[in-house]
Amino acid sequence: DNILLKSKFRGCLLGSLIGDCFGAPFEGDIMTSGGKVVLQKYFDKLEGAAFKGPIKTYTDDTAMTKCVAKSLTDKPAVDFKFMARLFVKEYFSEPRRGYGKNVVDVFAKLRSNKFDDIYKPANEQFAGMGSFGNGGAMRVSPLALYFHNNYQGMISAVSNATRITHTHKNAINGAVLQSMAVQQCLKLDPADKIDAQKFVNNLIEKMRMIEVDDEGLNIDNGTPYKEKLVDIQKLLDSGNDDTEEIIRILGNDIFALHSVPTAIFCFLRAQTPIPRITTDNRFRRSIQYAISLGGDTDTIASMTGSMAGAFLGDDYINKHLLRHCEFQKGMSEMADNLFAVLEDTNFT
Ligand code: F2R
Ligand code: MG
Ligand code: MG
Ligand code: MG
Repeated sequence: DNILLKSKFRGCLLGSLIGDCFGAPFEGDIMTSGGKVVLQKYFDKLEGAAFKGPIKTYTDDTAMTKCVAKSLTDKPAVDFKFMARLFVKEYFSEPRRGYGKNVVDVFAKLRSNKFDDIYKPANEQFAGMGSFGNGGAMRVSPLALYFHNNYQGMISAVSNATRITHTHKNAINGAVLQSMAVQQCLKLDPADKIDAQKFVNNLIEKMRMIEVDDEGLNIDNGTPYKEKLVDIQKLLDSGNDDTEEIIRILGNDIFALHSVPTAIFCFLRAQTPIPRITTDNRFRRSIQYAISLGGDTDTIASMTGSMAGAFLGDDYINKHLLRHCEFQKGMSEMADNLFAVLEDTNFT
C-alpha cells in the first residue's frame, strides 16, 4: 500500500544518508577487533536520547544523490543534461566533500565544454578506459525509487545517469546491480524474513541479461558481477564471519566491483544476528556491519543503508541516530517529493 511505500522511500534515502555520514569518519580504516568495539560504542552513544555531539557531515555520495533526486523532481521526464548541470553546480559550490580524485576532471570539462556532449568527458577518463569507481553506484537510490514499477526504465536511466561520470562496464553494471537490489528491497514486506539465497538468485538472473557481449564483438567480457553474487551465496551459506576473508573475496575499496556486491552481502548478512554487534535493530545492524569491514566505509555503508531502508521503511530508523546527520530533514523531504511526483502520475 501507499503508506508503506512512502515509508520505504524515506527509509531508502535516509539509509543512504546515515551510512554516508556515519561511515565517513572510518574511511580507509583497517578494522581490528578493537576498532569494532569502538564502533559498537559509537553507535550506542549516537542512539542515546541525551547525547549531544557535532553534526556528522555528509560526503560526495550524498551530494550527488541529492542532485539525482532533485533532477527527477524538477524534470520528471528525466533530463540527463539537467542532471549533469546539477552535478557540476554542486561540485563547484562545495568541492570539499571528498570526491574521487579523477571524477573532478569530468566536472571541469563539462563546465568548460558548456555541456555540449555530456558523455564525452567521462569517456576520456583513464585514457579512454573510463572510470570503474563506485561513484555511479553510490548515487542511484533515487532512480530505483522513481522507477520502482518500471524495471527496463530503471536499467536505462541508471546506465545513462552513470555514464555522465563513469563509462567503464564495471562502473555501469555495478550501478545497475545496486539499483536492482534496492528495487527488490522495495517489493519485500518488512514483516517477513528475507530468503537471502533467493534474493541473490534473482539478482543473478537479472545480471545474466546485463553481462552479455552486448557489442556483439564476440569478445568474452566475463561475468564478474555474477561471480561475486555466487561468492555472496557461498559466504552466506557457510556462515563465515571472518572479516579478512570476506574482504579478500568481495573487496571493500572504491571500485564498483569491490563494493557493490559487498554492500549487498552486508545487507543480507545483517538480517540475522552478527557476533560482536549488539543491537536488535536490523537497520542499525546493516550499517554498523558495513562500517565494520573498513575500507570505503561511507560508500559501502550508504549503499547497504539504502537497501536496509528500502526494505524496512523509515519507522525502523532510530530517531536519535538520525538527528546527528546533516541534511536529515531535507533528505526526508526529497523522498516525499519524489513520492509526490509519482502520486501525481498515479504511479505509471
Ligand atoms: N574519494 C573518496 N575517498 C578518498 C579515498 C581515496 C584515498 N584515501 C586517497 O587518498 O586517494 N571517496 C569518494 O570516492 C569514491 C567514488 O569515486 P568516483 O566518483 O568513482 O571517482 P573516480 O575518480 O572516477 O574513481 C575513483 C578512483 O578509482 C580509481 N580508478 C577508477 N577507474 C580507474 C581506471 N580505469 N584505472 C585505474 N584506476 C581507476 C582511481 O584511483 C580513481 O581516483 C567513493 O568512495 C566516494 O566516497
Ligand atoms: Mg564519499
Ligand atoms: Mg566512499
Ligand atoms: Mg511512518
